Amino acid sequence: MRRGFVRLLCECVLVVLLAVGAAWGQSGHGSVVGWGQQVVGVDLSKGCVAMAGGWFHSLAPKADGSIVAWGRNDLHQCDVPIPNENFVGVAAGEWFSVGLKGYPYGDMNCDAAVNGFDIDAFVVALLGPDEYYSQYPDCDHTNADINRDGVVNGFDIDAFVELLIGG
Ligand SMILES: [Ca+2]
Ligand SMILES: [Ca+2]
Repeated sequence: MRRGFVRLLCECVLVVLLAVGAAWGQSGHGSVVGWGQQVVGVDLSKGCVAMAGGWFHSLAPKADGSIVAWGRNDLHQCDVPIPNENFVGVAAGEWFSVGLKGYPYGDMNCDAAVNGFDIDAFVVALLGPDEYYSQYPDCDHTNADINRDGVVNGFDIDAFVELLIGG
């Protein structure tokens, strides 16, 4: 009886670990592996962070914020609008494609990257939205809400530092 319980417990732990591993694998950057008639003529070798498929076309947003599109294009569903940058999401339907533009949390200077160049802008964001928008009118003050509690304040500092160091 006890041996059966331990075995069941071990199996549950293994399932949880596999689920965590699968989720972890979904958050990285990688290449697209495709097959069939539509996988031709585009660079799918690296940097892809997600996929979307339409009827006869496909889309892959990349880590640099651009979108790679390929396949049927008779209604321009693969013609990504210029500038092809700052996309954070993508979807495809039968005859259309849609992309969500934005900047990642912590990208306080709107260059689509989160790094040391965002520190000054983050500090300005902590001073308040008026001061922030006077210096960064095309950016989003709420990107400083790193801990995602709905407020930009000092409680976001630790999360911002962790974001910068990759924690
Ligand atoms: Ca930035
Ligand atoms: Ca916050």
